[in-house]
Amino acid sequence: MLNRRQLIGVGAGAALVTTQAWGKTTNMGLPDAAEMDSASTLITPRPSSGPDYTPVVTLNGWTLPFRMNGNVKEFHLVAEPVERELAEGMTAHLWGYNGQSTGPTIEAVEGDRVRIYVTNRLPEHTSVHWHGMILPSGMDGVSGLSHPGIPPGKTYIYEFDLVKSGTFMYHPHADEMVQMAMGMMGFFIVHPKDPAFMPVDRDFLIMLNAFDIDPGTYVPRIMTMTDFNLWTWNSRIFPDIDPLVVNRGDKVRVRVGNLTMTNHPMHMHGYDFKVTCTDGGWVQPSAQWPEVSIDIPVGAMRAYEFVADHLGDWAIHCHKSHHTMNAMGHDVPTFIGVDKKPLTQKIRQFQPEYMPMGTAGMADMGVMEMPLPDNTIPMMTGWGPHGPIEMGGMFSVVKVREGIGADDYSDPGWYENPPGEQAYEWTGELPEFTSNTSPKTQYTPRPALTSKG
Ligand SMILES: [Cu+2]
Repeated sequence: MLNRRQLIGVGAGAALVTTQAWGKTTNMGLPDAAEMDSASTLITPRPSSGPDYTPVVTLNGWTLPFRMNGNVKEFHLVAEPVERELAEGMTAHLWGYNGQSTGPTIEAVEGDRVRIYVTNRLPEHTSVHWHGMILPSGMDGVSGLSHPGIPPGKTYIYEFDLVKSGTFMYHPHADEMVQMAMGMMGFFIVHPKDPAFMPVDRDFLIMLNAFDIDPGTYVPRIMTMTDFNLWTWNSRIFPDIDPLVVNRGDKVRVRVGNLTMTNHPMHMHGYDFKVTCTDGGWVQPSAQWPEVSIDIPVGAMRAYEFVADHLGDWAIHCHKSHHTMNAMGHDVPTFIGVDKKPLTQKIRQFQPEYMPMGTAGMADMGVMEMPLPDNTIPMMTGWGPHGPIEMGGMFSVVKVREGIGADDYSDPGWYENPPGEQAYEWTGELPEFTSNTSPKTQYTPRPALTSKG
């Protein structure tokens, strides 16, 4: 079993290549099935051979190693029960791949031929559908339609050519409602063969998924259709989703896939960005459109790009406000405007610790430490440099700094706002640092709009 440390330095498969097999196809047996025992973000080294590309960074995830067998890139996915840490203090018993949910990201290059061994360690049959890929019908992974389901204990092979670059996903197409509710999904990234096509300095992956896990329990309720209580990125919730660390001036891509049962408007602060890719392919430069929120439809992927010119700590989150909360009840009455004082006095005669909540909103929840059942975390939580952030679920921070090294993704801490660049209390007169126009203000150039007629 590989752990995080052993995997660092494995490279894009380099260390797993058996030298005598290079250049000829031989029967090498099953490739090693790498297992991951941690929910940390694993940074994949740049490729040491073949076309150059910037490896993707799967937040709180990792990339599956491969080996070369002749001219074929071989991967080994293992479908199995896993224990996934959704956040510190909360672990879910899910189904996933190679030790984690979501599964490892598969990364390859346009023109590659891939052979993917899929071993089924689940108690029922499964299959893998390669969402968005152009491939032979029998490799499409729809159990019963493309091929028989993979029985428990068996290994099947999927083999096809990667005829186009882009962003794709994989997930079971067998008992799909159950297996996806249990966390089985992952990304499949195909880099362009031409390194000069759509290059970026940083390339982040976020898979939107969701679980319904009652506080104090471990297994998702698989019959839930829409009312999930944990809204996750790569099976991880705020405050433990890693930040997107970026060096000032970097060209950045964020790819977001949605395998939940509702849409998620992804919103990023501090920037406008261009939508550059869907699971159908790259968007022509002339057709890329500007956004600050991009709705990710169900069963779809969107990628957007921006140049990281603006220093700071910028929130990135789903704009459905219930999706930036952790486990919560939806049938709590609204108490805003209700005077609970007389009632509080009466209740405290029997229950001295009783706390009236919600009469002035719910922000109390972000500060208060209340006893919780085992294995859950507060609905809104997380502390920033200026107090509670009062978020949960689908939320993280884009941290843009000066002087971050190439391929360095370590958390630089909180941004210190320069004098005059933080909202402040008015106390009767303006401080010295204010001015009507700041020479540092940067304006986004506006494209020339032409009109006919
Ligand atoms: Cu959402």
